[in-house]
Amino acid sequence: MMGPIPAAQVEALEEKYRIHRLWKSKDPEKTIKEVRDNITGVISTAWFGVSAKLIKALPNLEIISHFGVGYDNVDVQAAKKRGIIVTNTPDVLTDDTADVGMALVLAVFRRTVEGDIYVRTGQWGKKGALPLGRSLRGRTMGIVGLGRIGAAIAKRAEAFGIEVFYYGPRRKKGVPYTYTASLEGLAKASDILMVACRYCEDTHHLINAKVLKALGKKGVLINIARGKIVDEKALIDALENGVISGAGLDVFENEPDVPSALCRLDNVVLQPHVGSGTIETRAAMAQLVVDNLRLYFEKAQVLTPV
Ligand code: 8YV
Repeated sequence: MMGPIPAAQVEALEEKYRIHRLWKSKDPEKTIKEVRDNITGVISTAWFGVSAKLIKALPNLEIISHFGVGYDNVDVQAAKKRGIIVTNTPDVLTDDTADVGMALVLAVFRRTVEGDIYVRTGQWGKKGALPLGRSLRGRTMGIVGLGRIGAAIAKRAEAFGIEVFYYGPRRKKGVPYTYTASLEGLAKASDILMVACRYCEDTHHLINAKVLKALGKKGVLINIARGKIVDEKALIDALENGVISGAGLDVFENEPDVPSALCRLDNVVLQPHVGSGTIETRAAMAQLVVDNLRLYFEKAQVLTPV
């Protein structure tokens, strides 16, 4: 295990398998050298990935069971070259992650975090009513990446009376939302630009200064996907200079380090990467991690290969 995942599901695995908890080791390199020949499976997480170097160091590795839907920190190419199977945990976290996307939209438009601080710090009594928020009804949302999570956000947005557009590598069949072939075009058409795509070479800094300019001074950027999809420097610049109106961010380029410039801005709402962070979903993710490992070692099959 590279990093921690909910304990109950892992305990069940321990009845049959010996688990080495690498993040707890004082000297991980030494631990790897000691156990390298015995390791046939690895569990990785969003903050504890699997590099090509680690894959090389484990000669008997057969499967990497990743805790999370995004597996950008697992070197899948290096794994595949060795015939090592990689699995992830899609579907079980879709609804919760979409909920956080909408929570950020609401927080930015209706100033809910600001309002909470306003009440707690006694400003309500001193200054009177909180400055007015903005209505969601009749807004437009542009979703970057209409995959499982993007589609779940679209459904929620529709219920709020928001018109949905989307951008991606191709138009999707049977989807009731308007496809926009250019990202800048999508940003221009959107009050809310929702980042819900996967992170890979192609999506690195996809949201750059140009896209933010197209989003415009009334526009709001929401990111529940991966920090590196957004050029964070360009975003800070756009927020500081009124190029866009605000942002809601659950993910950052260098987690858990968040630039102090972002923390100083009052037109942003920040969350510590909690999209899938509920008791129920994290348990379901851990169960899927364990089920993939079990099925692989017992029947040479897996449930959710990448
Ligand atoms: C993390 C995530 O896996 O699924 C993803 O891609 O980013 C999250 O669900 C979670 O924070 C646990 O590491």
